[in-house]
Formats: sequence, C-alpha cells, structure tokens
Amino acid sequence: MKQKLIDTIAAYEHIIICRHERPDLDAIGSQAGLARLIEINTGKKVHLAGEEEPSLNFLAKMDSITDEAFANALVIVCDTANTGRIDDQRYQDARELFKIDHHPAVDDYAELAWVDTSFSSTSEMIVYWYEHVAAQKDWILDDECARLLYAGIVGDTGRFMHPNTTARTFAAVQLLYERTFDIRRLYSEMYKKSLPLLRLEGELLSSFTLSENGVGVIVLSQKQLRQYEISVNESSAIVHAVANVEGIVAWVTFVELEDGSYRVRLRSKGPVINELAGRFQGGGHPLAAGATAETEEERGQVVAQLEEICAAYQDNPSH
Ligand SMILES: [Mn+2]
Repeated sequence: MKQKLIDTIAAYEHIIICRHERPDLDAIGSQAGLARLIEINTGKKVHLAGEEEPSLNFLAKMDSITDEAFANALVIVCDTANTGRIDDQRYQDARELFKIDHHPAVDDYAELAWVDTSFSSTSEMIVYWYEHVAAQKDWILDDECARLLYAGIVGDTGRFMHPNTTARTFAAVQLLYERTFDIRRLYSEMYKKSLPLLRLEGELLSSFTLSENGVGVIVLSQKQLRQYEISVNESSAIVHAVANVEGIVAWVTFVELEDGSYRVRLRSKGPVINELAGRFQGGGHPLAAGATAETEEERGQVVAQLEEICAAYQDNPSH
C-alpha cells in the first residue's frame, strides 16, 4: 500500500486531506504533515479539510474548500476508523479515496486503505512512508514537517509512555530529531492549560471515585462546563489527570452534553475496554476508547460493565 499511495498521489492534481472530527495532535499532525510533505516535494497544493480547532491552531490552520474541489480531488483520510467521524463529510464526493490509519478498522470506507494497528500513530506511519519514498525519489522532509509529525507521535504515545511505543517509533523520532524545530515551544503549546481548566480539574479530582476493583469514575456535568467556560473538547485533557493514582486499573470519564447524553472516555492499564465501548456506540484502541451513554441509566451500565471487566482482570491479569 505504501507504493500505491505514492502512485495515487502522483496521479492527482487536486488533493484534499481529511481527519477525524474533534481532532487530536495526531489527527492534525498527520494531516498537515502529509500535506506539507506532498506540497514541498511535488509543488502541488494540498488542502486541509475539517473544522478549525482553536486549541490546535499552533500546528496548522484548515482551508476552506469548495464542493467542486471535492468532486475533482483525491481525498486522503488520516487517523479515522469510521465514516461518521470523518471531518468533512463531503469526502463522499471525492473522485478517489485513500485511507491511512492505525486504529482497528471499523468501516472499510476506502478501497485504497493502508491500515496498520502496529503503528503508534498515523504520524509515525507518515514518517515510515516518507522513508519508503525517499529510497526511490529525492524527497525531503523539512523542519516544519518534522514539527507536525513529532507532535502527532508525542500526542498518541503519551510522550512515549503508552505501550504503543516501539523501537520503530524511536527510529521515526530519530529522523525527526535530525531536523530543527523549537521543541520547547512546541511542548509548551501542547501542554498549556488554562486556569479555568486547572480549577475544574481540581474540583473533579476531589469528587473522583475509585472502587475496590480499581475502577475510576469522573463525571463532568454541563453545569460545571458552563461554570468554568470549558468546551467538551477542552475537557479531554482531564482524562489523564487520574492515570497515576495508586490502585487504578481502568477509568471512565463521563462528560454531559447539552442534550443530556454523555460522552464516554475509557482508559485502561491492562483490561481490554474497546469491546465495552463498542456496546455503547463507540470503539477505539484496546486500552483507550470512546463511546456514548444516552442516559444516566446507560452511564450506570458502563460503570457496572467496567467493574466486571476489572474484577475478572484482577483475578486473571493475563486475560
Ligand atoms: Mn492517532
């Protein structure tokens, strides 16, 4: 598929790159990193699709794209497992689609797809792909490319602490480190926290519960979001706040949405939780997944099922 990606890009004048909605560092890093890689080496203009995400503006800004442009374009979708999450839904009008992703496949939406869950991040896949290209063409990966892809890798590996980090991850990072970019400034942008977010985090840490099975639960209400003027997207930073508490095995954050349903964020230190997410309109990685709870009752069901999973895991951690 790596070769197919080279050939497909060569065949198109108009290229648009999409990624998932509510983007994270890897979504934007891989999207903008790949776009730049193509632009600087082919001279083609590559457009970035999707809603602007203010907290990630330091990486890249999105383009406004006409319907006509979509209809003539090769659309590459980065980092997105299911069609419902592709940001911009006009991807459906594309002349041809190419999917690049490291999530377990949910929808096979593109005939041309390079999906490999052994990569830490889509950004790491792009670096790996670049090395393949560079072996046959004199392509370069410049400093700005390196900054974007580095941010994506650091984001998805949790600063190289998640188990998705491999020797290949560090090989990719070595290549990026050989370029020059302001890493201190990048980190300060990536990990900056507003004062209201910090205060909200303090409140949530006080009400956080941890069960005997090692299940942590955080509930964030609409009222709190409004009081601290935090968006649902910004609240995702809170999911990491309890990761290091002693005795925690898996944890779940419920963020109440305006319609009374809950966005569910699941994290685990061992037991597989993406099957649970799948039962609640979600999915993701074995140890990091997302879902939706429509009601308070469903919220209770998520917790109860997570308790069961963790109880079984503590009895027999190899499963
Ligand atoms: Mn990713």
